[in-house]
Amino acid sequence: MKDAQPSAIFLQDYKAPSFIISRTELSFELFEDHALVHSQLHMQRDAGAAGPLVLDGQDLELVSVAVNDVPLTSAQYTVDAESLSIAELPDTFVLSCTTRIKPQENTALEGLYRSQKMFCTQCEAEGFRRITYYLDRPDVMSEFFTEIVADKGKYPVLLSNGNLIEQNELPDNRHQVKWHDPHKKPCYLFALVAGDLVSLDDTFTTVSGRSVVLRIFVEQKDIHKCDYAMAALKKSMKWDEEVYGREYDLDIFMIVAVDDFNMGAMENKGLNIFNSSCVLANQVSTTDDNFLSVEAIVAHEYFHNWSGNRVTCRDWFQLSLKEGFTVFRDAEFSADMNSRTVKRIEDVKVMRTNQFAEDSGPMAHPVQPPSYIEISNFYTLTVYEKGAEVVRMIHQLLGAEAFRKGSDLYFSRHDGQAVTIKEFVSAMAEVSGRDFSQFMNWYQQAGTPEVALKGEYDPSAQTYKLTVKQHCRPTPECKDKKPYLIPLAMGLLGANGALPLYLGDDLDAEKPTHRVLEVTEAEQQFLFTQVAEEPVPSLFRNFSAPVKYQYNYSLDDLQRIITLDEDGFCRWDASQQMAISVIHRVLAEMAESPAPTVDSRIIDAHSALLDEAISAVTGNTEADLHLLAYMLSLPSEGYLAELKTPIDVEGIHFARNRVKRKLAAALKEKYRTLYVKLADATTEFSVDAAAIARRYLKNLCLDALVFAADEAGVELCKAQLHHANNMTDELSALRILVHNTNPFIGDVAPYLEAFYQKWKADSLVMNKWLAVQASRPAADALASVSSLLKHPAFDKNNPNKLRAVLGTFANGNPIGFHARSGAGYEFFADQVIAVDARNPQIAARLVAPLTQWKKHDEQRQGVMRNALEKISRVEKLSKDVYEIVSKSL
Ligand code: 0A1
Ligand code: ZN
Repeated sequence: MKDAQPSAIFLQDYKAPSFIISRTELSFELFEDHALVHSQLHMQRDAGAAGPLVLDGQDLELVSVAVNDVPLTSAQYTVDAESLSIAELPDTFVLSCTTRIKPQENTALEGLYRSQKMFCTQCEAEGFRRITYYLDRPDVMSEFFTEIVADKGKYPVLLSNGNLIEQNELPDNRHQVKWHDPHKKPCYLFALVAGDLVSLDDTFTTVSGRSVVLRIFVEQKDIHKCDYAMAALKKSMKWDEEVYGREYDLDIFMIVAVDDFNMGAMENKGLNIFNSSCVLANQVSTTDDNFLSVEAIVAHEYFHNWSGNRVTCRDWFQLSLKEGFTVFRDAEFSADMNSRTVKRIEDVKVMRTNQFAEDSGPMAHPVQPPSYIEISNFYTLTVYEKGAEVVRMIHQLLGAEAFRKGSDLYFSRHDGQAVTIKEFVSAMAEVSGRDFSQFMNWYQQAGTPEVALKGEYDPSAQTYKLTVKQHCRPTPECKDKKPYLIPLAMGLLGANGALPLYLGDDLDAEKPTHRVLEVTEAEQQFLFTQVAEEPVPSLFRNFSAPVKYQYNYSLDDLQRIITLDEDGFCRWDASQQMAISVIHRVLAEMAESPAPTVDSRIIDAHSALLDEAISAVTGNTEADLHLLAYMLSLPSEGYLAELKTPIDVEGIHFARNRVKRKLAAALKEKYRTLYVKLADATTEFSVDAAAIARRYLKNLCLDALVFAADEAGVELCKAQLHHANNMTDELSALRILVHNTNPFIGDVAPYLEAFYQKWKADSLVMNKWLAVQASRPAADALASVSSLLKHPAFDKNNPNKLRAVLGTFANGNPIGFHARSGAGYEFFADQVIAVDARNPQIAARLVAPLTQWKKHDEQRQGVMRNALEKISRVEKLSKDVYEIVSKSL
């Protein structure tokens, strides 16, 4: 470990800056082995503030520094590894600095770096300090002027934020451009791009009639993959005007695709930079999942223009102010563009499987964390997804209309400011007259509340009493939790459908069948009257709160919800609870019996769902095929692992497979009928929700047939692999063949090789090919994973490749990664150490699965711990990995 261990930064220590930077003038000279950055910062001392000016800087070579054009002598300033300090300064001055940096050697991909043949930047959260000395904090907002000078042949396109104001030819085949961004912004929203790029151009006319130029810049080879993102951008611009009254505020909006990028994308003002995997898309190379995520990410980054850029964060503890709100906004956009229920289910799966795991692990933190060592580690599912759930609850409590009044107030009151989560909630409180003090626990307490519900029906009094108890386990930052305000959306189902909900004496003439109860106490009761028959409750409709809930349903109760509930989410959830209960019984019986019982009621339930799907496809009726397909899917091994500790890795795998095989064998003729009907339909390829649903269901049927070792099914799969006209079908077929073993499949190597030969020039498709192999569920998967690292399709410096191989192996291949020998962990620790030396952010993300060691049995705990300890002993460990590993040991 390092000599001096990195220390934490605390929210309670926040102090407003002592200096402001009203104007920032930057000039970049880009060369092949370095870059020179000249800055002129127009600064003022805040009235009354004392002390030296301390600018942030990292990995910079200071070439010169001057105040009001007078160069400083070395006695007038001090430089260390993280800052430049100047003691004697007037109240108003211009600070000029020149730094030399090496973008070509920047493998951390923070600050200015090289991705393939282009230069680009990533400044959030603290990357700007790797470009020049600055007050690198979001509450310092400045007007930026940016000049870029570079070789004209290699870098014909030179971009920065705002509007292009000047362009000149220079000697030696160099050229110069000047950009000006009229909107004050923190430096984390600064961006620069230089490259040999082409663009897809379009325009958007805003609600007030202004024409905005839209440009998506890519390398020439990718120009045919931009149309989908452009359409998504235009839809997002329109949606934000209609739903939030937010209009775009510059004359040009640009997106640039780069291959080497740590995250998905970045909302730099007027110049969003995207991981190419999150923007490029077309029919033959992109799966439906990718299409939907491209649409969602384009929207997310665009929506940040208001929620994040116009109104930004005071400090990084407020990260969820922009991220939670913007994820909520993009989720609602996606729900409006596609199937609302399917989008909700997708998001809930992530919450339950991944965010709940984070919330019960060593890195658990509130949506508003009280401290951090490395802020990059806090771009988490808790800040993003749980943060969005918290905003969703506000929306639920206020209703759409009041919520909109609240967001209007928030945007108008704080436009151009850097604020805190409190300001957001206060705006919502003000327009609704509600008291949000108890609600703030959602922002300040980590951990997932657990809600236990019990129903008692009294037939003579015709009452139904619902008892609700809430509890939240201790997390590292807080042992004793205060009760949450939990919105509980619910209904009651009789044998033939929904029953009216009368609460106590309140005999609502409208006969509502849906209510949102507000649970505020540790234990609380709700009495429903005039309940004519014993009901089955439908609970947490649409996942109305991010909690774990428990109600003792029988399989017959669940079947009633599956068949009768008006809430699609609860129908799906009941199907999952039924599957979990059946799988858990198999798991319990496995030790004693070679053939544990699979309850036939799940087969009946799936049979009925398949009939519903077949008749919908035959009659072309409106049923949501995607929802039916989700109800036919068993919960993932990851989610099953989240439900019970210690995790029985092999038990879960085999019990789940046993249930899956029973279902596939019993229902294979229905799967075949459905597959054939869906495959026969000769519709044009499209990416609307209905077409996506059909492809999803079709591939689910194919998977069942091959899983049942059906010879004709395997032939259908091979045929689909050869004849598919889109990547969803092609990749599904490949995955099904590679992930299954049966005599009809035979050796899969030729299929993998043929796919490789066909797609090797397309790096994004190659990521899928790598991931299919890294997730092959087999105890010997490690051997294939280590050989993939030597394959020409792999590149150790590219985050997408690291995620495709190492990330997929650790997160999506439980049986391979957790192999009893511990070989998976050892291999992984070495990989994390190697990656950390080049790219700490990626290494810190990769290491996460190891940190869940306490949830495993004793033997695995030991080997996982050893792997973490090996990492912790590395001498030059980054702050990023240090924080995660030290908190988990
Ligand atoms: N703000 C971006 C994503 C992003 C987050 C962190 C980064 O570096 C630590 C980079 C980008 C978004 O929410 O899309
Ligand atoms: Zn974001």
